[in-house]
Amino acid sequence: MTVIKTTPFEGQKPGTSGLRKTVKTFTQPNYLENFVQAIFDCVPELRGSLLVLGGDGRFYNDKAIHIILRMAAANGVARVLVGQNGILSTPAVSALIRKYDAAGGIILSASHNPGGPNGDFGIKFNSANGGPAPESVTNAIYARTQIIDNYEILSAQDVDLSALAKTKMSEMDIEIIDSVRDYQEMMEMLFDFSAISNLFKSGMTFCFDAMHAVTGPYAKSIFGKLGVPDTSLINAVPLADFGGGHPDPNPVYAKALFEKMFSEDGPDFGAASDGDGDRNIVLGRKLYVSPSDSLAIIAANAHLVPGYNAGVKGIARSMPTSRAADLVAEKLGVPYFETPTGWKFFGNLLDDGQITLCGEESAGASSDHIREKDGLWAILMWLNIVAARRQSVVDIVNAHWKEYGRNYYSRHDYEEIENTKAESVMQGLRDQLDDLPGKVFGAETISEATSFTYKDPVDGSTSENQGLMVKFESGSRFVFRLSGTGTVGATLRLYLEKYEPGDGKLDGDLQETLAPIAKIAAEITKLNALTGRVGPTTIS
Ligand code: VG1
Ligand code: CO
Repeated sequence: MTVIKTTPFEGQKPGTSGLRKTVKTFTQPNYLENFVQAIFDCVPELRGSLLVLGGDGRFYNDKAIHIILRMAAANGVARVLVGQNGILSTPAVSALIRKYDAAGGIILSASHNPGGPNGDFGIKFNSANGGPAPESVTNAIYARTQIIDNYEILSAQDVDLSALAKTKMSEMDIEIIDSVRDYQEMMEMLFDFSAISNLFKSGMTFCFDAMHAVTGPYAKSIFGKLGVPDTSLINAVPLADFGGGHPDPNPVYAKALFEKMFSEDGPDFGAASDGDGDRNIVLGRKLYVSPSDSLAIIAANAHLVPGYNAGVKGIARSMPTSRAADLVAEKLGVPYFETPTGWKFFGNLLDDGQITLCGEESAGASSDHIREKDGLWAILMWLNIVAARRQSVVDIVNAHWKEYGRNYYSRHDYEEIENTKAESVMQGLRDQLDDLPGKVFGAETISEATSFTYKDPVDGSTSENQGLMVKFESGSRFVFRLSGTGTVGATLRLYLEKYEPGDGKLDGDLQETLAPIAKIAAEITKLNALTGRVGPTTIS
């Protein structure tokens, strides 16, 4: 074992979902090592325990795994489960931590960010409950990176990651495991696989886009078992650079899928997942199901799915996510919660048994089966609901809107703007919050304007500055927040929502319907002048 002297790097503060930086930043000598040592220093339970390790297969995944294994051995970890070829999706890591009582897991992923030598890399630490480390832990890790002066590493040969085998590195046991098996077993317990395969037997057409990211092998195995032909799975081979795209399932980056689904003879059911397999989108014929609606529809129909036939205890959603899920919770008579953006904020509610389902507008949904969002789970949930209701995706969405009303919803992203410009938009709005209530803009009157602070109902911890929210008397609202996952400049997110009751106009054009709210948001914040942009970079 060697103790290597090092000096701190600036900026190793985990964001919404782990530490994300360019590959160039991560591959500087000692950069990854410092952060990993900080994890071992702040989570002493890892010594003598089990660690789960894997990633989304992006460039530098394998090299990082070899480094982390040598550091784990030097830091006294007893045993490591590593996904074959270094591949494990984020939900699979969460499932493995829980199933095998690991003290934690390390996931190498920058999720939807582009990969390759000129792309991004990332590292996330998940705790013993299987969920993203809470802020108390990520703050401690960050504090440690600021004063770190050495790290421990073993000199050892690289382990063969390709063969399913058990081996040893000094005292530490290493097991290379099937990336898919345990996860798939869990899915087979939760869902009615025979009902879903009957859907395909009866001729339902399907297309799943793995975006050359981690879900390829999971999709081949799980959908294969359900009788889906390989030709219905596109971009299903994980590539280190995701084929040059962003593995972000939205209309811009999942273009091939959207084109298929909006064509004249497109499939009945479409879906995609992101870089690390924790997010999902679902589409029907010529219909993209808004992720906020998806959460609500899953909640309203969960009782039809074997794993959830006992019903839903409660529902949580991130603050910018639309209120559609709240309406379902109200009807079910169960509690609902509004948390800050980022999956770590759902952990306590799930552990405490207060909620069964949770989700985010950014295409993340999951349940208490693990402590991460879960892309394939959400798609299987939809397939099971389609099978149980014997209705198409389109019919299910329309019926839902009729019953609950429609929360028209869209997110406008202003990407890669200068940090100072993004901050000036936020500060400008923050300064006006107290004066906005009562002001009239066209048909809308502002009822409330606040900076979102979350008080965790389980441990009482508070998280401030989680986004600026402006609500109107009509029930519409907009939210501004700065992204915590980007690596270049700042990304300003504008979230728009307008509610239309079930007997109102449910088939309006989404962007047209939201345009008046977007206009007010831009006017109040002087958005275009301050950012120097005429409009958003990405609309989802
Ligand atoms: C984004 C999403 C957020 C999600 C996060 C991580 O964060 O908005 O809802 O939890 O990505 O998802 P931000 O801070 O950029 O808005 V993933 O799939 O990248 O692990
Ligand atoms: Co992800």
